[in-house]
Amino acid sequence: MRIDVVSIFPDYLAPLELSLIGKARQDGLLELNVHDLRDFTTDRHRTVDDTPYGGGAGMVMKPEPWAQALAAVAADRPAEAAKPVLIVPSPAGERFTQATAHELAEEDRLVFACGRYEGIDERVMEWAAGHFTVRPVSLGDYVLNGGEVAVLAMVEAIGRLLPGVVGNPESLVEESHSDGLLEYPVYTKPSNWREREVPAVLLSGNHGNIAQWRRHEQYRRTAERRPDLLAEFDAGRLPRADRTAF
Ligand code: 6GU
Repeated sequence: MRIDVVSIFPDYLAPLELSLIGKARQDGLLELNVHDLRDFTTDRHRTVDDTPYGGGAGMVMKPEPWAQALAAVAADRPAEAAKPVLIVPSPAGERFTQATAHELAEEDRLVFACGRYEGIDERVMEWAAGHFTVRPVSLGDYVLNGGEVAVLAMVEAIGRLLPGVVGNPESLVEESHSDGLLEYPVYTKPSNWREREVPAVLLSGNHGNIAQWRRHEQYRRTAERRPDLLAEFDAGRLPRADRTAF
């Protein structure tokens, strides 16, 4: 997969050189290019923002630097290739979930457009639809100062789903949101730590009982912390043996 990120703070994306994603880049599993939006301005001050039509607080990102940057990124591909997906991080976007991460992990090319201030002139998204599949995406119902931190989160969520990035693919199966429930609690040695015992079933060696206990804990945790997820969870989809846990 190839990912391009356009931002006025390219240094914000430096953590993508670290850890799992950094390793994936070194191993050639992921190509990631970060572009400075200001390199696509033409005035002496490298201006990227202006006051909003209609009035109001804050500044709006000017359309022309964005069109120049996105056109340059879009042009850099074979003529027969499919349109890349343009992800526009915004609290006004559709919600980014594990399902979104899986969908986007199937794409050949992703481009992230990091807005700042009050956002990007809306006409950029209309124009970009001619070159990209445009998806405004939100991490959740709170406001960040710009798209960069959201891109760090999304690239990590997507990148770890690419083949070969996570060493043991089994670890992707039993994690939160992989099956609609939160993950079960985990423990390691010692079995007694500061007077606290690891649940006995985990030391029993009975894999059927362990699986059932973990299912039950997933359910209990989800009910307590995320009743909204539980409402969507359809226990009827589970194999009969797992349903007895509830
Ligand atoms: Cl994706 N971007 C911004 N700027 N703020 C957010 C967000 C994204 N998700 C939640 N808040």
